[in-house]
Amino acid sequence: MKTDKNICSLVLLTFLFVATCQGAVSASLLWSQKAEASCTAQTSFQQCVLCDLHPKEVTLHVLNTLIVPYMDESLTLTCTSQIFLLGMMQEAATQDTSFRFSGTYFNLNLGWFVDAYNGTYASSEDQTYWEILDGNMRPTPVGVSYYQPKNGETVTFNLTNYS
Ligand code: B12
Repeated sequence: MKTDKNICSLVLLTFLFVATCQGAVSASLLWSQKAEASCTAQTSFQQCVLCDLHPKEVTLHVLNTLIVPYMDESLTLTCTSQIFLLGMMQEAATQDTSFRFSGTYFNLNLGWFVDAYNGTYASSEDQTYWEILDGNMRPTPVGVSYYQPKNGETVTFNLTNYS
């Protein structure tokens, strides 16, 4: 009699365990299917999930009103999963071969300093540099390796003077 009760409890526990696992698996499948659907659709950024770990829409704007050839070009990543600006720049360069940049690596604290966009180099002789501006046109507090653009943000690379 006691053994029967034990067997019954064991069967019930196993059933509950399997049901819970299945629930978790189907919930995570549902989540990943949703994320994939919003990405493959490549629709407006409202459909991207508003979280750093989820796909975002970010626009990269290259602006040079200082030296010839002048530039005012934008490229929008409609569904990027990159967290840091540098990753987004790499993704943009992969998507669009007219978007190009080169830089100098400093160290782990500072990361990469960007020297050129689309073949136009800043120079210390002319005292110019490619300033990085956030969505409010304010200089970012860190460089491309550590800046984390938000969903819907436009980041501007602006060739400017320092003195
Ligand atoms: C001068 C200076 C500049 C000058 C450097 C050129 C020059 N010849 O003067 C200019 C104006 C170009 C500059 C630009 C930027 N800078 Co600056 N800069 C400084 C400053 C005030 C002094 C650096 C220095 O001369 N050190 C002394 C020399 C002997 O050491 P060094 O290692 O050779 O210095 C070089 C590097 O610091 C490098 N450098 C300067 N800034 C930056 C930024 C990044 C991300 C990298 C990788 C390298 C780098 O240029 C220096 C000269 O070659 C520091 C603040 C400080 N007190 O350190 C901020 C500082 C290094 N810069 C900073 C930032 C954020 C930037 C920008 C990203 C700002 C922006 N939003 O556009 C840009 C870089 C954009 C790009 N194209 O990648 C931050 C970095 C913070 C961080 N932890 O990442 C600092 C610490 C200022 C701060 N906010 O506190 N910068």
